[in-house]
Amino acid sequence: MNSRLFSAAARTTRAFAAAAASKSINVLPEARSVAGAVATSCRGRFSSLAALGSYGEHQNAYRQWISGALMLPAAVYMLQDPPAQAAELERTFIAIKPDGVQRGLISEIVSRFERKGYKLVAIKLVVPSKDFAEKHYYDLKERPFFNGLCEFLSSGPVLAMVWEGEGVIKYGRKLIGATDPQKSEPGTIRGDLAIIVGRNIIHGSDGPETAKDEINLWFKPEELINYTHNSEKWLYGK
Ligand code: IDP
Ligand code: MG
Repeated sequence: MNSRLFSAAARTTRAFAAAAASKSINVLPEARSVAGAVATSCRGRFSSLAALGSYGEHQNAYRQWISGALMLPAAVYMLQDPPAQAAELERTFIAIKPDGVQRGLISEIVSRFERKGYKLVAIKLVVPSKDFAEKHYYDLKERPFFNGLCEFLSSGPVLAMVWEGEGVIKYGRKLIGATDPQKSEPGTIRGDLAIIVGRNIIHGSDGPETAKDEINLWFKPEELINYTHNSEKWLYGK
């Protein structure tokens, strides 16, 4: 019975130490060395245990061993980084292009994202260079309108933003509407506020990878603000 327990505890400790060492679990370096040290000392106790003759000695060694094995996860848990304030939700890059800014549509567009419940985590007004615009629209470099598009994006102020919320990448595109405003549904930003494809006032990331790349292109990490919004518990029910 005890030997079964020993082997199970030994297995758990070894697995834990291996996971800590391989960084497959999130522990601080100090915790990793604690895990290693306890695992080594457990190994020592385990082998000396095999040599024990009397039941009393056996029990004492077992108690010692098991308390080491049980204290290990507790010690490592205490050394872990404190849990983040809240799990980071999905983020997307949204930009109001120069036509949207010039037509005075900033507050209209921002309010649609805000009223939906998404959280603004970064915002700035910038005039991108043509080079920068070409980087942003890199995927479209073979399209005939690429040059005109990049000239236009770099022709004046663009309001660059990062919005956060559950499903914000996909639903943000719904709020924006189809690329060609003639095909965008009424009720969408482009459907309600634009007429032609070359002046469709807003950009939104089209998927998780693009969102990550575009956020990194337009913002430095320190420009993204992590905070808990008061409305979150009402929006998500937690
Ligand atoms: P999206 O903005 O809806 O993601 P994309 O196909 O990625 O659409 O195109 C990027 C931008 O290029 C569009 O928002 C629009 O401003 C411009 N664009 C797309 N198609 C055309 C076109 O056929 N003529 C002129 N401009 C276009
Ligand atoms: Mg696109």
